[in-house]
Amino acid sequence: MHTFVTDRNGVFPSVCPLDCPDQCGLLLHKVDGKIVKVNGDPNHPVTMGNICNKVRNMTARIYDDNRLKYPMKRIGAKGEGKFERISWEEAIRTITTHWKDLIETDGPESILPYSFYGNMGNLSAEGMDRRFFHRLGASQLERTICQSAGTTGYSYTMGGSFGMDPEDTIHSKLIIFWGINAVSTNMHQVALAQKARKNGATIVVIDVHKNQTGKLADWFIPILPGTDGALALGIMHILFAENLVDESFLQKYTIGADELREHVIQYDPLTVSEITGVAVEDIYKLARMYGNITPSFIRIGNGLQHHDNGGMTTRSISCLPALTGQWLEKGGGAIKANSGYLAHNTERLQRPDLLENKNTRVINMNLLGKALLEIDPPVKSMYVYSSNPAVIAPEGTLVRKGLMREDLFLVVHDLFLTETAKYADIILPAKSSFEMTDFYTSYWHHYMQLQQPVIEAVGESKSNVEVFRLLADEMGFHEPAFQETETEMIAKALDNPSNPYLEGIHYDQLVEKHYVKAKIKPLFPGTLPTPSGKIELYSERMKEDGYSPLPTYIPIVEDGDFPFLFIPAPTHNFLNSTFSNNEKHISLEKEPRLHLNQIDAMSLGIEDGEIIRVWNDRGECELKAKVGELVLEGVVVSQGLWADAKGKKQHVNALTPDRLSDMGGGATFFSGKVHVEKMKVK
Ligand SMILES: Nc1nc2c(c(=O)[nH]1)N[C@H]1C(S)=C(S)[C@@H](COP(=O)(O)OP(=O)(O)OC[C@H]3O[C@@H](n4cnc5c(=O)[nH]c(N)nc54)[C@H](O)[C@@H]3O)O[C@H]1N2
Ligand SMILES: Nc1nc2c(c(=O)[nH]1)N[C@H]1C(S)=C(S)[C@@H](COP(=O)(O)OP(=O)(O)OC[C@H]3O[C@@H](n4cnc5c(=O)[nH]c(N)nc54)[C@H](O)[C@@H]3O)O[C@H]1N2
Ligand code: SF4
Ligand SMILES: [Mo]
Repeated sequence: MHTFVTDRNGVFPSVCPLDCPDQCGLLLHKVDGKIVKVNGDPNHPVTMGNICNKVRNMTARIYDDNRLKYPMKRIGAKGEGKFERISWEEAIRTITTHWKDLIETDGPESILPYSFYGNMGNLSAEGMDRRFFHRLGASQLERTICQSAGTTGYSYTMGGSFGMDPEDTIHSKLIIFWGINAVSTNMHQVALAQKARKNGATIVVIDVHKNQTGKLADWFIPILPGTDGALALGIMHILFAENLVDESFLQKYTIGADELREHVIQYDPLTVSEITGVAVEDIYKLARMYGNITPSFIRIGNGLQHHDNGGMTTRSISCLPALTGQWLEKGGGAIKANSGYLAHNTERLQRPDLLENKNTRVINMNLLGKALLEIDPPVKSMYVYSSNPAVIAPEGTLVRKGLMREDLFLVVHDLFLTETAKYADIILPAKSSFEMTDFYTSYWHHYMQLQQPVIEAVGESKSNVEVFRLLADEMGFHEPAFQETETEMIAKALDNPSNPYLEGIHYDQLVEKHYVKAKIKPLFPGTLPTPSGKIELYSERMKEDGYSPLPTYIPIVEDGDFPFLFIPAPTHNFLNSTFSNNEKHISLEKEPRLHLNQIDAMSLGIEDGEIIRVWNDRGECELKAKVGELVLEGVVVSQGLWADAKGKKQHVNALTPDRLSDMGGGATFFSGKVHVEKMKVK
C-alpha cells in the first residue's frame, strides 16, 4: 500500500467522515492529483468493501463547483447572500477584533460556538475547537440534538454506551430493528442481519413507517409514534406471566427483577394494544417469539428516541435482553450505541481545565431559536462549524429569525454556502476530510481508523483544527495546547487509562494497520459501570434524578390541536442536510415527499402526487403527497432535510417543536403535530 502523500497518485486507504454508525473503510483512487473514484475497502473487517451510494458519489461533492474556496465577508443585507472575497488574515483579524471588543463590553459568554458532527473526526469535532472555546470562556453548547435522550435512557439500565459486538449479530436467530431505518442509516447491520437470516434468523421491524427497512422484514409491525415504551412493557408483562424469563440470569446479573415483575402487571396486552395500535394477538406473538428464540438481538434506533418520552422508551427497551438472559449468548443482546468501547481521553483532547469560570453558562443546542432571540444576557456572536442549524435545528422559523438579527456577529465555517452561511458576516472555507489528518471511532462497530491527507486542500480551505490554531494565535492564546500537531493530539487522546478497551492502542499502530479493534470482551460474566455493577431493571439513580425507577410508559406531550403526528425523518441519499445541496444527490432523491394513509388522503380529497400544504402554528411546508398504506392513519412521514430551493417550501424543521425530551435534553423532532390540506388554487 502507498504511504500518504498528497503529491502521489494511487490508491489510498481512507475512512468515511460522515455521522453514520457504519464508519466505512474507503479506498480513494487518485489520478493526476484528483480523487476519481471512492470505493469501499474490502479489507475493513465489518464494512468489507461495500459503501452507500451517497459516498460512492462523494467526488461530486468534493469537487462541486460550489465549494467555498476562500474566506468572504458580507456585503449585502443580512441573509441576502451577497459576499466578497477577503484574505485569511482579514477574516481572522475581523473575527478576533470583534470578539476582543465583545469580551470587553459583554463578557466572553456573549459568544456561542455551535457545532455538530458534519465531520466525525475527533480532532475536527471535539478537539482544538473545544480547547479554544474553553480558553475563550465562551458560552458552552450542550450537543444533544442527536442521540442524547436514548443514550441517557440506555445508560440507566446498562451504565453506558455498551452493547453487543455487531460482528456477532450473524449468530442471532431473531433480529429486531426497532425505530431504525437501517437500510438507509446502518446498511452493514442489515448485511449482517441478512447473513443471519440465511442461517435461519427472523427479522422483525417495528416502525411508524414501512420504508425500505420495513419492506425487507419477515414481519413488519406498524406502531403509533411515541408508544414503543408501552410495547416493551407489554412484552415484559407476557414474559413474566408466561415464565419466559431467565431466572438465573436475573438473579446473578440484574437488580430489581421482583419489583419489575409486579410493576408490569398493569401493562396487559389489551391496554398496550390500545396505546400502541398493535393488535393484541401480535403483542402475544412478538413476546412469545422474544421469549423463545435465542440468541436474539435488538438494534435500537434513534427514531424512537426523538420524542418527548425518548429517554424512558429506550430505557424500557434496553431491559428486554436481560429478561431472557440474552447477554450471555453470542449474538444475543442489543445495540443502542457502542461508543463506550472506543472512548478516548476527552480531558486531554478537549482540555476543560482551560475554562477558568466553571459556572460558564450552558446552552442546549435544541433551543437555538430561543437562545438567539430570548436569553439574557444575549448571544452577540455565534461561530458555526460542522453543522447547518438553519436546516437541521428544531423550531426552524425561530432559528432563522435569530440568525437574521442585525446585531448578531455570525461566523460560519463550512465547505458550502449553506442556508446557515447565507446569514453570516464572515464565511470561512472548510477542507474536506480527505484533505486533513484525523482519527475516527465508530459508535457502532469496534474499529478505530486514521485519516491522513490524500489530496491538497481545495482552494484556500482549512480544517477546523487549523482555523482554531489561527484564532488562538490572534487572540493571544499561546499555551502549548494550541501549538500541538494533529499527531500529538491523537497520541494524547488515545492514552486513556480509564478505558481498558483501548489498552495498548497507539498512533503508530493506526498508521500501520489502518483498522484497529478495541480490546473487547463479552459484557457478561462481568461488572457494568452502573452503581450496582449489574443491569438495573430498578434504578435508584433514576429515582434520585426524578424519574420512575422502573421502566414506565409516559405518553408524548399533546402538541396543539392538529390532527396528524408528523415524523420528519432523514433520507437515503442525504446525510442530514449534507448532500442536499449537491445536484447529483438531489437527482437521486428527486423531491421531498409526505407519506400519508389513503384513508386520511381520501377524507381530505388529496391525491397521490399532488403538492400539499403541511402546517401548524410554528410554520408551513409544501410537500408532494405519497398516498398509500405505508403509515397508519393519523400519521404523516416526510423524508430528508432538504436545502432551500427557489420557490419551494421544504424546510421541514419549520414545523418541529423545540421541547426537550424527558432525558438528556434531547430533541423531539418526531413528537410534533401538523395539519395537512390541499393547496388553495391561486
Ligand atoms: N442515509 C442516511 N444515513 C444516516 C443519516 C441520514 O440522514 N441519512 N443520519 C445519520 C444520523 S446523524 C443518525 S442519528 C442516524 C439516524 O438513523 P436511525 O437510527 O435510523 O434514526 P431515524 O432515521 O431518525 O429514524 C429511524 C426510524 O424511526 C422511525 N420512527 C420515528 N418515530 C418512531 C416511533 O415513535 N417508534 C418507532 N418504532 N419508530 C419511529 C422512522 O420512521 C424511521 O424509520 O442515521 C445516520 N445515518
Ligand atoms: N427534522 C429532523 N431534523 C433533524 C433530524 C431528523 O431526523 N429530523 N436529525 C437530527 C440529527 S440526528 C442530527 S445528528 C442533526 C445533524 O445536523 P448537522 O450536524 O448540522 O448535519 P448536516 O446537516 O449534515 O451538516 C453538517 C455540515 O458540516 C459541514 N462540514 C463537514 N465537514 C466539515 C468540517 O470538517 N469542518 C467544517 N467547519 N464543516 C464541515 C457540512 O458541509 C455540512 O454543511 O440533525 C438533526 N435534525
Ligand atoms: S455514509 Fe455510512 S454507509 Fe455510507 S460510506 Fe459513510 S459510513 Fe459507509
Ligand atoms: Mo444524528
